[in-house]
Amino acid sequence: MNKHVEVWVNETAKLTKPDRIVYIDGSDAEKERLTKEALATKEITELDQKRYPDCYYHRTAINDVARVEHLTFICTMNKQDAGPTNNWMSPPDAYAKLSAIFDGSMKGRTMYVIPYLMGPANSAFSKVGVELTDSIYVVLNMRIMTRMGKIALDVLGDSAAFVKGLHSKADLNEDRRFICHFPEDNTIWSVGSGYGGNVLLGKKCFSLRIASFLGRNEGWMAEHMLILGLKDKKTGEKQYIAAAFPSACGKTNLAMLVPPAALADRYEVTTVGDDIAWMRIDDNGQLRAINPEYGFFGVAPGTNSKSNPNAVKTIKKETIFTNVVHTADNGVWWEGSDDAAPANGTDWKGNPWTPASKEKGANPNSRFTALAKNCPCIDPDWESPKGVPISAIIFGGRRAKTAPLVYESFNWQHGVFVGATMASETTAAAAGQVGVMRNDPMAMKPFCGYNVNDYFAHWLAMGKKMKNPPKIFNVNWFRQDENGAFMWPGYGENLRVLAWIAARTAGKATASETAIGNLPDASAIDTTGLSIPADMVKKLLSIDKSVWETEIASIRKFFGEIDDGRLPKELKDELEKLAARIQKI
Ligand code: SAT
Ligand code: MN
Repeated sequence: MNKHVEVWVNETAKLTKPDRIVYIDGSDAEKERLTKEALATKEITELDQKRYPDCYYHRTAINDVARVEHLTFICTMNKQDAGPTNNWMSPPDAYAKLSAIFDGSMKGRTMYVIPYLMGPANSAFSKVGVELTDSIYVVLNMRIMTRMGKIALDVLGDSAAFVKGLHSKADLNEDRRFICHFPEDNTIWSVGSGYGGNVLLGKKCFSLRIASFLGRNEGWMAEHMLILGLKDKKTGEKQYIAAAFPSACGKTNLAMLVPPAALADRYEVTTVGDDIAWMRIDDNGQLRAINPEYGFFGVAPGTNSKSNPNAVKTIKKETIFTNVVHTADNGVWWEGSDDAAPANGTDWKGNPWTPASKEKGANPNSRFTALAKNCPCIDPDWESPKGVPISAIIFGGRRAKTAPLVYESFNWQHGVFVGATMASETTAAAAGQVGVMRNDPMAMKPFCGYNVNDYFAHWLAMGKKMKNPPKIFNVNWFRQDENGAFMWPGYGENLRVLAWIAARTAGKATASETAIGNLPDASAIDTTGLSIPADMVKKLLSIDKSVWETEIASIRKFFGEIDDGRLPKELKDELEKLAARIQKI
């Protein structure tokens, strides 16, 4: 074992006092052993192995079903370095406060030592983490979400360069639940939760919060983005696109998109990642990206053969289902599944459930954990150590009225402004009210591990280092008409918008310059085989002056709230330019 890991493990064991320490190697034999153990303690349930080979079911505590942003902290020595969008605690205070909770929290339990690698082996992008946890469910999930065990230790060698993640379920009491990040110490302490986003420390805690901090210092970017490949089979040209959307806004669906029948002969979409992108500029000034993860932690409700046929196939085996309905015939079900609702089942709270029940059977944030390599449309280069070249970046959110279906920013700086001023309705992925509009810059509001103003400055600086920066677009699949009905069909039909973006990026499509950016003419969106009213695309691409005046006022308010003296002047300039252009409509 790596000496630095060993010293830290022993130190931690003195605090948390586990009965046993188990070092995880990632082998198949180990998986079998751990699975048996977790079945014996009922932490997981084996599903009908004929219909669901190597699939398991898990239920979290009822008070513990989503990320807890109000209990998530960035602990930097200087408060301003955490910035206006993060909760802050001083490192000494946070270590003291959480030590009291960790003290003896693993008594009677096993502490698992999980070395894991974020990113493919042999890649300059990749980084090692070690998670200490008292949850066997975490180990089994980390085995799917990361490259776990020996492979990570081999990369680490005798180096001390790894992210130290400590997790204990403790007593799952919300009053003693904290997710603390110490970017200056490469350390994460998470206590009192057993839910994915709070406890699979390789995911949001490391790959976004700690990694964004590392990326700023080391000259790269960690982003809340899917990565997809889009191939035009007619010309043979292939582009890679990275896209940022807030949690539970359809990133997994877009990443695995199946083109509509009318365009299936022409286009093919492949998946590199569905949630996180690490991006670096190569020697030729080209932005390249990897997916640091090894699996998908996707939202189950609404996943079906229409919304995401590739996900349906991905989760057919080797999958862990969390907080969905456990059916009486030992399968799983959720609202919006392909299958008819089971006559009888157990809901996510563990109560008997039937279709007549008033409450939903599956938690709206119930999840599947599945291997990326089981995805039928996984990109052949998804594990390429040098990453894939990114030619376009998309920002998108849930906006009922403001944003058109798609527009292109004028240039990188304007694109950074478009990302910085993203807003979206909140979803069930985080605890709290759903459907409330909030600013969510680059979909990183809950995940940026440092001052968001410095983050914007980093984006601006990165653009200057690229020879041909990717074109930046904004999309909105969620626009509503006067009656609150969605105007765009979404899902596979989103290919029509991706196709315009790709054509535009390749210099093959025209656009009209408007006050907010370059917009396609309605005729430029290929609607072959799509039955929507003739003027709908035109409506989807319209810009309403008064709505945008309100938007500008709200951006002004947001900038006022976050500007601690570090908000880049370039973004304030972009706001004034936008306001002047809107004025002239
Ligand atoms: O809960 S996770 O953070 O893992 C997923 C998400 O909210 O995006
Ligand atoms: Mn996410």
